[in-house]
Amino acid sequence: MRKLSLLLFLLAFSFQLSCQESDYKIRDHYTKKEVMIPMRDGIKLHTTIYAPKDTSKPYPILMQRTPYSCRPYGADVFRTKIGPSETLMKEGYIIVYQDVRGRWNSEGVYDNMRAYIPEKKQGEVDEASDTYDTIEWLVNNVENNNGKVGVWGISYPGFYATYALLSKHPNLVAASPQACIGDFFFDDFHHNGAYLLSYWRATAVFGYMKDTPTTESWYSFPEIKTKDQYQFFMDEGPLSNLDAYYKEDNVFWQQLKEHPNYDEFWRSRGIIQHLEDIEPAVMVVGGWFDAEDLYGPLETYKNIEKRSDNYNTIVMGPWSHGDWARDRERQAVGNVYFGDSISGFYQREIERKFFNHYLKGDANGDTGLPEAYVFNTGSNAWGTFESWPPKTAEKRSYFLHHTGALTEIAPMVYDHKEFISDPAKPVPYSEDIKMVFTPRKFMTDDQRFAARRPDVLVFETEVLEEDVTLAGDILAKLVVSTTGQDADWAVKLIDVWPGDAEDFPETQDHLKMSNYHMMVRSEVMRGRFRNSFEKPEPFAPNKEAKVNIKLQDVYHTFKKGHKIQVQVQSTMFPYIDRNPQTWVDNIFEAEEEDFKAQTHKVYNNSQIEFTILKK
Ligand code: PG9
Repeated sequence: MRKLSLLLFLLAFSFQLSCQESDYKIRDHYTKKEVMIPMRDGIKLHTTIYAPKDTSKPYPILMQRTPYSCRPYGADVFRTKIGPSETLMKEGYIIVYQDVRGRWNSEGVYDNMRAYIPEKKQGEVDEASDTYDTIEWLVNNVENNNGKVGVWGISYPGFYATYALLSKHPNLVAASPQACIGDFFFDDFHHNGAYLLSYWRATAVFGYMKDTPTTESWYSFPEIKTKDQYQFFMDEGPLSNLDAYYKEDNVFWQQLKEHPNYDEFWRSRGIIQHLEDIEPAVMVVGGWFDAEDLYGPLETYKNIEKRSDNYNTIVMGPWSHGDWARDRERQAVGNVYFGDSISGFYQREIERKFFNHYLKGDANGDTGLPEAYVFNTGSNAWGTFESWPPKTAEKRSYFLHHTGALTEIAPMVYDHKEFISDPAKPVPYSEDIKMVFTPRKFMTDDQRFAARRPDVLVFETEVLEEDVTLAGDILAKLVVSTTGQDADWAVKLIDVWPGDAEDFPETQDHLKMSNYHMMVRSEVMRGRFRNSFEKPEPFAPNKEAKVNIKLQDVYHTFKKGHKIQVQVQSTMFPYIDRNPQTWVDNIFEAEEEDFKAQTHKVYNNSQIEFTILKK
């Protein structure tokens, strides 16, 4: 019944929305032009320019550089929506989209997260020089522009928005990197060195290179005859068997296999290291439940804050990847509902104010926006702070007792919990049967299915007698041992809801929100990288070792009557690939016989350090 009412509601709402949308046709308000802009090395980049028909006043330029295409191509075929939001589209901006070098209708050779070259020699180019050359052309050739340029983008386009800051073009005055990739060894394709098998299909999009400009897709996805991703990858076995789907011509698949460690290939492509002396105004945006890029936006904001003195702010909402750009009335992630019109509020009251202030000169003085506009995913309310994490937050550590207690009181005896981790029967990362392009929903999923497995360790507080608000990052400091020589360690932070919690229309039929174990944050560490991402080390069998795992920031109130729970496990399949748990130099080359069940121990001097808002 619940699903039917939600369906009817959504149908009615989308009909109303489509009526609104049909009232506003872009071609009635904008012209469209397509140009090939020459870069300093002669390569030309396809650039689409939507300009307001009203030429009674000059407009700023808002640009997105993307590997996902400027589609639709053709001067007489218009997008249904342009710009960061409908609000800004209707306010009037010159909206520009550009196919980055080597993608779609642009010339040149593509390079995933092309390395920035700080001191470019003659003839050397990167995404910063391409951005500079593009802005220079636009401000000198696009009629009726007011000389001010902003950039924005979500996900990979968010990476190019961050990269634009390194162009140092004087007309670039504002940037909003959103869900921006920071580093492919910690975002998207890997988490702390563990390969995200759940990203495998996406390798098709970025792995095949094209040699001429094209307006048609040149890559294809592997043909998979099942929707059961867990079973598919179990049946395929070791990663090397996946070469049957991605052959030598998939450049990125080869690169993933050839660079299992954090070597120069990955390090040179990370953008975070270059974020210093940034001048344009920056508003970083991200989703607390973004399964693709969470490291990127948080590290982009924190590093600019640390090493520049420009206007630099952060917005983090109860969103999965890119939700904030959609104008869904009810904001939910998976089974959990957070409130109404949250994305609409962001678009109208936050993003619009930022761009209008810096690009149109609205609201002289400052934007009136806080340094940190963050949504509390436990109390379901926006919070504003003068810094992120808040200065009023403190570090407090909880012990992972051998009894299963999670408490600030240290155990009186030295003991441990143990489990058998068997790669032949890995812990699913989600109960759902699905085949995904990239992971998404699991970030708030119910974790009872895992809590009830013998190979998942559970630690939890007593029922809380008062609210506890976490505001900042989390550090799991595990003391472990294994009978093997390698292991992955996954830590999950869970909000255990009380028995009287009510269901939402979004709650899956087989679930109840009563006693819901809501995932708030998870992170994995490939154990071989515990001391160094560059130099992996085996574990000495049965010898205790320290494994520190930084879980990305949260802003979440665990309400009175709830419990804080931590789960520890060594597989999250097929979110991440299986660790053989014996030593192989490169897991992409592991053989079937390398995969062995091992006994893992977690000692009770293990702790988890929270950043807790003082009362
Ligand atoms: N997170 C998005 C993505 C990157 C690479 C492959 C698949 C998805 C994005 O950054 O666009």
